[in-house]
Amino acid sequence: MIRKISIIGLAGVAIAAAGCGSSSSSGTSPSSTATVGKHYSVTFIAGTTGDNFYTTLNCGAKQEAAKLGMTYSYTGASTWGAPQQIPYVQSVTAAHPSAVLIAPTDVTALIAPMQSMKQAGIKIAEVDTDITNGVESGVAITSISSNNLLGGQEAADALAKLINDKGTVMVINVTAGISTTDARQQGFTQEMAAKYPNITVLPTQFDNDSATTAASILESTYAANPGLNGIFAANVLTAEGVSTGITHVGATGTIKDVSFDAEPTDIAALKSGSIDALIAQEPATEGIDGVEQVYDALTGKQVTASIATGLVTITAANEASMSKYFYVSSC
Ligand code: T6T
Repeated sequence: MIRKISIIGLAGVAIAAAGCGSSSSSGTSPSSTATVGKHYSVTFIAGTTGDNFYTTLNCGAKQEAAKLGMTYSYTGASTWGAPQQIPYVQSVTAAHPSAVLIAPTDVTALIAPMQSMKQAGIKIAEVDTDITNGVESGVAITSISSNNLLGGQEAADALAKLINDKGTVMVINVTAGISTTDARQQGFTQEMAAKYPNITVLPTQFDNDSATTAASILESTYAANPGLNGIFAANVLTAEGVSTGITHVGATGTIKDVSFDAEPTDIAALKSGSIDALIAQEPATEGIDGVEQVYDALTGKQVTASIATGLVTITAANEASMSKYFYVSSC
């Protein structure tokens, strides 16, 4: 793990947390049962609970909260988007846990709801995604994420190698305004432009985090560009759809596929050959670090303002030795 340390300085004297203990359930607002004394509570608000990247992050956070004696709950919308996520932010603010881990679904739309949460006295750790200037503005105490620009560059290098540095490729992404997937797309297109003059990059298309839409984008693009050689799928559900689409059009092995993340269906597709390489993150570590940082803030210890977790490239050649990077579908 690469730690970029910029110390915010000691948090104030930790005050007794009036937080909430609540059932850990995805897709429902947590109940609010007050806890008193030095017992702290933390809630993780996922980008979407229908995604095993966040399932794995949840498992790490839950494990660390238990280790630190914190009450833990997990919640979030079952589909991606600020309109879906904001009601969960508001109900968690009302439940008033001592701290929150959150993966904001939009760099702008979540600013005001997170400001309200901060003003309620809740310590906030951004995990995976962030809002614009979340830490710099003081809304969040820390931001913990992969180096997504580097991840996009690594995806470009892996895809270029698969197509012998020549041909036509494209990015299928989620939607603009997501800090992580925007950075991946930027890293990919910058790397292609800088290092691979014989590779044409088609305009990026967006699936709004729908595997079905990703599959139909792949199929329509291939019909319009029969010489398509490669795809970069920028997240879990996009990868799932691209893999399905490649299989549907009978282009397994013809269209090379590099995808972000390493959830169980991605690993199965890697083994079957419909995905050629995965850029895997460390979501469990993000969850562990996030809980650790809010606990440090609550107990008056120094906080690390920015933490970059690791990335690895998984292929059929090294897959057997990379199982520790596979995401999980339950804890
Ligand atoms: O790729 C991850 C996450 O890093 C990104 O911010 C949103 O999509 C995922 O959750 C995977 O679907």
